[in-house]
Amino acid sequence: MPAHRPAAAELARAAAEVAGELLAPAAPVRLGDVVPAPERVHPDPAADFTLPADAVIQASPEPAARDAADLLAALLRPATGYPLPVTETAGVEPGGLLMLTLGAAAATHPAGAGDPTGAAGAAGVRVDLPGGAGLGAEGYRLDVTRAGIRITAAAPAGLGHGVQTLRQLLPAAIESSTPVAERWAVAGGTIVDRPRFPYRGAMLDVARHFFGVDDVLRVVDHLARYKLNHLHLHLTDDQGWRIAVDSWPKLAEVGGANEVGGGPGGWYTKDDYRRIVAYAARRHVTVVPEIDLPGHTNAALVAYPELAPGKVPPPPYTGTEVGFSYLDPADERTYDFVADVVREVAALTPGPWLHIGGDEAFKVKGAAYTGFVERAQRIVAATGKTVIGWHQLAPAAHAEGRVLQWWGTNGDDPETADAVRRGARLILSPGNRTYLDMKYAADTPIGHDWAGLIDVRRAYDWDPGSHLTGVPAEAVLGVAAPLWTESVTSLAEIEFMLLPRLPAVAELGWSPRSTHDWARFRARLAAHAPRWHTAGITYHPSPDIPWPARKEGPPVNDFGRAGAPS
Ligand code: TNX
Repeated sequence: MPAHRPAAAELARAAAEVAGELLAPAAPVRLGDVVPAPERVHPDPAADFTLPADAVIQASPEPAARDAADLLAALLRPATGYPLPVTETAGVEPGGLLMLTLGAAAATHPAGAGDPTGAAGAAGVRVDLPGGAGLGAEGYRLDVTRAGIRITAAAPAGLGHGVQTLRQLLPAAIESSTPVAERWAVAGGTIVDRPRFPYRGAMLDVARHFFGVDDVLRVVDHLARYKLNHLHLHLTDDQGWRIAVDSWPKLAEVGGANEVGGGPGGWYTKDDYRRIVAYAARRHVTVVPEIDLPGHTNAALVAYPELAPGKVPPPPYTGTEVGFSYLDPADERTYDFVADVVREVAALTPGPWLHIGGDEAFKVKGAAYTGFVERAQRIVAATGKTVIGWHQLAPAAHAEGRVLQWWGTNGDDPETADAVRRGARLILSPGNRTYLDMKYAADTPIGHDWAGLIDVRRAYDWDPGSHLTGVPAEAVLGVAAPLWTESVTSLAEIEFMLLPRLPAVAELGWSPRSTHDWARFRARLAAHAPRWHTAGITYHPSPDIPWPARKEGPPVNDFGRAGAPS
C-alpha cells in the first residue's frame, strides 16, 4: 500500500463504496462497444467485474509492462479516487487485480486461462506481454472475469492499445479529473484484437497556425485513445518554419515569426520537439516530421533569400494561397540546404519516416521536379529514414521502401497506380473522405469545402483497401487524416474538427472490414460524447450521430455557438 493517500481520495473511496451499495448496478458498457471495433469479442455475462477500492495493478517485470501499468493507473486514479498501487507480478496482494503481461510472462499466464488473475479470490487489473499468439506488434488480449482483468500482448504497443480498450469499457465517468461516486463495472468476457493496417495516423499542420507543445501533446492523447499510431507534423510551409535547425538558424528565428492572419507564429526548439516525440512514443505514437519541398517554402526563402529563384527576397506571407513559392532546383546550394535540414530532423526523430511533402510545387515542372525529388529521396535514404511524400512524388524514380500519401479526390490516378507497381506503398488520405479541415456542413463556422463537405458518415463509409483504382490492398500501408490549419486557430478548434471524425478514420485503419457497419458504428460512437464532455474535450454535435440526451442540455460544446469554449 502507498504510504501517502490524499484525503480527498479517501473520502471519494468511502463515498463510492456507499454509492455502490445504494445504486442499482449500472449496466456496464457492452464488451464489443469499443471504437475502433475489436477483431474478436466473446462476451460472458456471468463474468462482469467491478473494480474495488483496494484494486491493485500488477505488471510483468519488463519495463514496458510497468510503464503501461503506470499509464493505466494514471488514467484510472483521478475519477475513481482509488490508490491503485502498481506492483510486479510476483508477490501480489489479494484485492482487486488488474494484470498487464508482456512477452515471457505468457508462459506463466497462458492466453486462454479461465481466471486472469491466476489466483483465486484476487481482483484487479494485470498487464502482461506474452510471446506471440498471433497478436503481432500491436495486438492484445483482454480477459474480464469476476476476479479481475488481464491484458496480455506480445509487444509494448499492444498493452497500450489494451489499456485504451479497458478505458472505454469503464463507465464514461472514468474521464472525470476529480473523484466520482460510481460503480466501476466492466462487462465480462474476452477481446482478442489487432489492427488491419500498420499505419494509422493524423496530420497536424503547425505551419499555417502554430500550436504549442501542450496542444500537440493533447492531440497525441486523442490519437492514442483511438489506437492511431502516427502523428504527422507538417512543420514547414509558406507561412512559417516551425522547427529549429542549427545549421540554418534563421529558418526558425526569422521564418517562424509569422502565421496565417499575421499572428506571432512560433517554432519548436529541439528540446520541444524531443518532448513531443517522447510523449508520443510512450503512447505508441510515432512522430512523422514533414519538411515540405520544393514548394510551400516561402518562410524558408524569407529567412534565406539565397535559396530563392533569382535570389530575390520574398516578403513574409500570411495569406492562404498555395503553389507560388519554390526552392531554386538549379542551384547546388539548395541541395546543401535540404541535406542539412534532413540530417538534423532525422537525427531528432527516432521513428523510421521522413516526409518531404512534394505537393503543389506548381512552378517546378517536369524533369526539374522529378530531378529534385529524386535527389531529395536519396538525401533522406542516406540518413537511414524511409521517405514519405504526397502522391505528386509518383512520377519520380522509385526509392527503396518509399511511401506515397494519396490526397486526391477521384480515386483514380494512373501515375500513382504506376508508382505502386514500381514498388511504392500508399497511405490513404483522400481529400473528400479524410480531410479534417473540410467543413462538416455548409454552416460549419471554420474549414474549407474544396474537397466537399465531410460529415461522419462520409468519413466512415469507404474502404482504404479498395479505394484507388489499380492499387491492391497489399500495397496500402494505412490511412491518415490531415488537419490543415489555415482556418484553425486554437486547441478547441482543432478538437472540433477532429471529433467526431477522427474515430471514423481510426476504425477504418484498425478494424477488420467484416466489422464495417455504419448503423453500429454511429451507435458505438454516440456513447463517446459523455466521455468527451466529462474530459472537457470540444467536439462537433454532428447530426449523423444519435447522441444520448443529457439532462443539462445539448450533449456537447458546439464550437462557434453559445456556450462554446474559446
Ligand atoms: C492542399 S493537401 C494542400 C495544403 C492545403 C490544403 C487545404 C496538400 C498536400 N496540400 O497545402 O493546406 O489543401 O485543404
